[in-house]
Amino acid sequence: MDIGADSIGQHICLLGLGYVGLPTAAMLAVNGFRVTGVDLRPEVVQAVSAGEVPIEEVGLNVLVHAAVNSGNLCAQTTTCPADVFIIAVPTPIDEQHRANLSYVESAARSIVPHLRRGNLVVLESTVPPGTTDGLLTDTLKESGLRPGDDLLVAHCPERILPGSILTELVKNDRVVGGIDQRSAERAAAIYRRIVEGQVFVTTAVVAELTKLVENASRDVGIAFANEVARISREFGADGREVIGLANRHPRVNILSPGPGVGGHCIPVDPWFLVDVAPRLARLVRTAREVNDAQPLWVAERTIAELKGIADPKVSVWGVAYKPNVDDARETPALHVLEALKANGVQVSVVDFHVKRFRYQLDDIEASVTDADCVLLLTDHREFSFFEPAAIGSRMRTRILFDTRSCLSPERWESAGFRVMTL
Ligand code: SAJ
Repeated sequence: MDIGADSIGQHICLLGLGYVGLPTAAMLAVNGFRVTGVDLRPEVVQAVSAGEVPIEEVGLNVLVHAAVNSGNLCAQTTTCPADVFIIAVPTPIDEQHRANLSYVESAARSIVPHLRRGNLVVLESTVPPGTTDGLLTDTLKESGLRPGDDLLVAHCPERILPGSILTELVKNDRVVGGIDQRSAERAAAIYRRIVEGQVFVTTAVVAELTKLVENASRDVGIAFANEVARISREFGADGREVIGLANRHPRVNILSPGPGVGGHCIPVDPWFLVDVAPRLARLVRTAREVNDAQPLWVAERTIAELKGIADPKVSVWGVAYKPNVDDARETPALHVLEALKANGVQVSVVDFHVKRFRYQLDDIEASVTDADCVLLLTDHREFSFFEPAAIGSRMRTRILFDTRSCLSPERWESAGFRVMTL
């Protein structure tokens, strides 16, 4: 069977029900596709089958509930025959900062026994250039079918921002790259059913590079902001004030400094470019190094501020990699904590969103009691609700290091705090 434009409403098997796969599966289902979501984790399959959402994301529970109730979305742990296969599995990096494509490979291999002539396979996972028309097509060939002739194969990198996933899934433009024009057009026809933005058709390698360049561009931008913060600090100036004023220039738009770059995308994807073009991707590599060094700089400044205090204790506010999400993957907070602990600083962590973390999560009262410093690493909205005087009354020393500049320095200073910013 051929996946023509008139038959795209058929069955999609989507592999990987994570931050990208689950919203995509639900969105396809509520738009009329019959979707089987596949995940190796039984607890995820169980939750989705019950119309529940294992991650914190605005509106996602309503969407998944609607998709499951419509009868168009079901979940299971094994791959099944379908008209279209979409792969949305993780692509982490290894110790040498090289792409680990084993999840993509095993997802593709699980599809092989079910492939039929005319099937379309779409890769959404972020990958190094040459993976779609390389590792993916090579694996699919194990079915005896020929990509291009018997199978359609395309790459459509995801672009959604955790915290605004549903809006971005619908509103953002998409780039669809095929191993040939027919593959790209057929994949684009599917995305046009769920996306309000434009869907651009190109080659697989251009789509792969586009995705990597997007995230590398953000990483370079953040690295510049972090560097400005450090240079400004050398002169006793606040980097955010410098950036805010520089941004009043009509052609300057600098991002915000922070305690480092976290998440499963921005600290990972630029390395794919460094890996494939080590002599060319110099700026990309340097940006990664600058951003990776930022947590240590934050820890060192905290330790310097605690000098002279016996057995210092720090109350760490927020370990999620960004505000108002429950995601602590690749969080810079982990490196800050490890550096503090390695220097004999007692730490107590508070986070109202993250449910599981490497270190114990405490309640706010226990965390600030007898603490010498509040170190704010993630600007979760709840932190601005606290009364500085009430927090200070439980602390031993009143220091606030607000690495996100999200709290009012005047309020905290008037409660007797010494306030530090980046
Ligand atoms: N950060 C700063 N300063 C800033 C902006 C961000 O320090 O000015 C930090 C954040 O605190 C966080 C990290 O960078 O630790 C990354 O956060 P983010 O909000 O920039 O990006 P992600 O990782 O949540 O999502 C990115 C997005 N990519 C781009 O904006 C180019 C998203 O569109 C992608 O879909 C996603 O990566 C992905 O999955 O690739």
